[in-house]
Amino acid sequence: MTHPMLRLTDEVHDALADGRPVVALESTIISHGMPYPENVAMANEVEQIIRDNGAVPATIAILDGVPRVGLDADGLELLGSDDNITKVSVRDLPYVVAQGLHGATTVASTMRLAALAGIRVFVTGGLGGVHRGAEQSMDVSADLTELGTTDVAVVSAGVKSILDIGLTLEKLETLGVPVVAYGTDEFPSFFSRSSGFAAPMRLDTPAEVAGLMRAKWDLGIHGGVVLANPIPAADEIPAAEIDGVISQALHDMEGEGIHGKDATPYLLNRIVEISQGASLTANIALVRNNAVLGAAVAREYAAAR
Ligand code: PSU
Ligand code: MN
Repeated sequence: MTHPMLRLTDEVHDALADGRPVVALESTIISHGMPYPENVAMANEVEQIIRDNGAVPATIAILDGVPRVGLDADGLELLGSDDNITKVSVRDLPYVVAQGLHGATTVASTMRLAALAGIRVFVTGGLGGVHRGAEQSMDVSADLTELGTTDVAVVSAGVKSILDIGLTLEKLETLGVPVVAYGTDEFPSFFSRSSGFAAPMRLDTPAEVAGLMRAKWDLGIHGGVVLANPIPAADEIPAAEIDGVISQALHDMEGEGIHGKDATPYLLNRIVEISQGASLTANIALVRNNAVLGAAVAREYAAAR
């Protein structure tokens, strides 16, 4: 039975009813994470990659107050081009639904809606986490608390160094979230394959990842799984290069007095500007790569049930 407040596309509804693999996708990455029109092209392309790899894509967003699971091309265009799309984390969900607004969902709220729909695998670019200076600002993304409670595996390219990577890993440990690096011993840092932090766990095949998901939830341990998939070597921006860009962006943000929910979108946009588009190219490449892995994990998870 579909939750009465959700609207699924027929494609997603039928796949879930048949137990076929479905992969959730978030929409903040479209509305607030990349510039137009590259964002819309990325969103359409990633859906196609998931179909080509044997799963059904379900991009999640809120349109006119209705949580949507699966969107058509017009919906993706609206999310990418309209200026009145609210960035919706979990705390914003009731407001945007009750007020009948358009909203782009973050990792946290996408996880929550995916779980309500019965989807267990979710592909994105980067996770939110503990912001640098959080010991003063207390800015810790709700993505982390959601990972502590909601049963969805999230495929990302790790955590970028706009955040405090070490503290983010500590917080995930506290919350009981398995953090798995895919095919590597080091936790990746989004633009770079390295971060200087060892990954808490390593797995090398989609079947092993699906096995970990099943073991976690069969044991009754609620919450997510972080699957950190390093950016392909050919698309990587060396840490030394991107670190300077990130430092500049953080400096500019402080100068402009930006904080709270605007911090991450500001930094992502500023990094694209300072890197003259190089960060955007890398960002799109790593999302493609995550889509291939997420589809494979969803296939393995569905096959074993
Ligand atoms: N990191 C990215 N791209 C993104 C985001 C993070 O590289 O688009 C978005 C995701 O939607 C993530 C959100 O859930 O930012 C985190 O925002 P905050 O730090 O305000 O919780
Ligand atoms: Mn925040």
